Order: sequence, then C-alpha cells, then structure tokens
Amino acid sequence: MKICAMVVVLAALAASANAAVVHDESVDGDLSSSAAAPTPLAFALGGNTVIGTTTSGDRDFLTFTIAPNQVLSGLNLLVYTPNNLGFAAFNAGTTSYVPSGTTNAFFLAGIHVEGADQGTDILPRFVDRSVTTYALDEPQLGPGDYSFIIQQLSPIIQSYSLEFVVEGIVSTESSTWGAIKALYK
Ligand SMILES: [Ca+2]
Repeated sequence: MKICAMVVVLAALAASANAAVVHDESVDGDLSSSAAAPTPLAFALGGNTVIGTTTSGDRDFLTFTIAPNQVLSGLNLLVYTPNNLGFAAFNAGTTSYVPSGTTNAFFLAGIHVEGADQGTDILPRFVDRSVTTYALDEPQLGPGDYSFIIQQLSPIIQSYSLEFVVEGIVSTESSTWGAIKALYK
C-alpha cells in the first residue's frame, strides 16, 4: 500500500510540474495586436508560459481553449518589468474586447497589472481587483474558449512572462461543478 501511495504522490507532482513555453515572442513572433483576431495558442495540462513584450501600439492578444473536465486554475506572473502600470483582461470567446453592444456580454474581467504582482498568481485579482464593470466570481475559468489581452500603453518596453495553469477536474461533486460551469455560460 505504501508503494501505491508513493506512486500517486509522484504522479501528482509530475502533473503540477509539467510546464512548457507555448509562445515566446522572441522566437515565435509578436502576438496579435488585433482584438478581433487574437493569436491562437494550444494549452496543455500544467503550466503554459507566454513570454513577450508590450508597449504603446503593441497590445498583445491571444486566445485559448479550456478542454472539457479542465479548468484554468492559475495565472502566474513570472516576470513583469519594469514596474509600470499595465492592463490585462479576459473575454469569453475567440475574440477579445471589441467595443460594441454585441461583444460587451463576453467581457469577463480586467485588472491593472503592477510590479508588486510579479511572482504571484494574479488570477484571483480578476475576482477582487477588477477595474472594469465585471469581475470573475471565482479565480478559475471552466471549459470553453477565451481571449486574453495584456497591454502597456506607455511608450516603454514592458516585458512579461505569464504562466497559464491548467488543471484537470478531480472533484466528484458533480453538483458543485455544475454550479461553477453555469457561471461561464
Ligand atoms: Ca508583443
């Protein structure tokens, strides 16, 4: 029995330690600057790191899908330099915030990103520090398509590294998951 328990523990660590760079602008090119056509990125279970720079005139838009039985459970801001106020936001769907009556409903939450956030999971800030009309109810996103923007409107080069953490759903409480899922419909 002890051996079985050890195997389970090791498997859990391996899953959480599974991290990969899914887009590095210095290698893969600049992320889309178009809210209507974000760069599509494929996220896997574990950490999905996006490395880039943003500045005045270079907003970075990406879109990703959370598969069934998975959640986006964290957004680790690994690097954010220099310390200057920026902005980041989530939208539902494969396009980001395009101001119009039809897209307002897809806007989920937006925050100001600051230097003190470096080294922390900023997903909870979309719950308690949203600067927009809407905020997330929970620090996670369930299955579905999403878009994300990070922008620095000042004429400085803002470097960032973001780790999108995707986890499998292990809860057996289907009633709880149903309630969570309903928030993102
Ligand atoms: Ca960029």
